Amino acid sequence: MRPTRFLAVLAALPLAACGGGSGSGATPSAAPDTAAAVAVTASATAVARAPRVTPRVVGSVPHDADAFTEGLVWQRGRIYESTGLYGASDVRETHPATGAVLRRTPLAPRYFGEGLAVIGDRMYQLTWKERTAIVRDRRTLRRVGTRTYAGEGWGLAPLGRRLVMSDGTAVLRVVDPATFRVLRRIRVRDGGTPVVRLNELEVVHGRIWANVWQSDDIVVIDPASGRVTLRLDLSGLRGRLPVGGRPEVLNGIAWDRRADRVLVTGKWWPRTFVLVPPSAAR
Ligand SMILES: [Ca+2]
Repeated sequence: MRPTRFLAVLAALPLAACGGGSGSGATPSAAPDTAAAVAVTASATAVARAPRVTPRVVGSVPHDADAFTEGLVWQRGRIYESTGLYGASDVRETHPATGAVLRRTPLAPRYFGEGLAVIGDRMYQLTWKERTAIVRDRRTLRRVGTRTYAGEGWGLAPLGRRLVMSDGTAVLRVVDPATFRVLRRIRVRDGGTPVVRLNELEVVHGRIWANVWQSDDIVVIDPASGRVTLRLDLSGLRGRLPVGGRPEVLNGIAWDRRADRVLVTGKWWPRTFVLVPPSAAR
């Protein structure tokens, strides 16, 4: 979604504690309850920010430079991908070594494809503003049903037998795949500060990995507490892309559980990179 040019903005923007404020947290403002304000500050500073590490890149494979990647999944030796933009969205199965598109099902022009997750033989594909999750047969990519949800759909991943979804805020929803009913919410914080713009998701070794829209960061989240335990700095990947093209933001995370490798790509990126999950991410 959001076909803007890449902007190197801060990964985590502090939110005004009382809501509605767009200025920075340093802006002096009336504090009707000074004690409460001090308490908030103390709790925020009591939690250390997550360390930032650069994961080791061990390879790369071709990726369709025309794919506006919104969701990426590794399953049974295949890569499944959801792409966005109205009139160009699809879901596809690609070869993990060559990047060749093996199978593809376009979405109706009114849908903007978003996050993608597979549980068993069922595939779930979010749409951006259409409040519709498309349920598919994983083997054929054929649509077998739809579910509805409130708000926007961004990223999606299995969390045990549930699904965890993002909507661009700092709050992830855990939903029942059968109904998309919200079972609980995960409020994501790094050092006490909400982490907004959470986008594509993947669960790796029980932790939720989320790339932060318009940044080159992936945050690693404890699903029980919402605390960011590690930040992965992927800013070095852009320099490894071939010259030319029109690469947009980092987006797309898939875990090959058997090999314990994580695939990362971006919208209109011509390569998908293979990373080793840092031991600190477990
Ligand atoms: Ca994913």
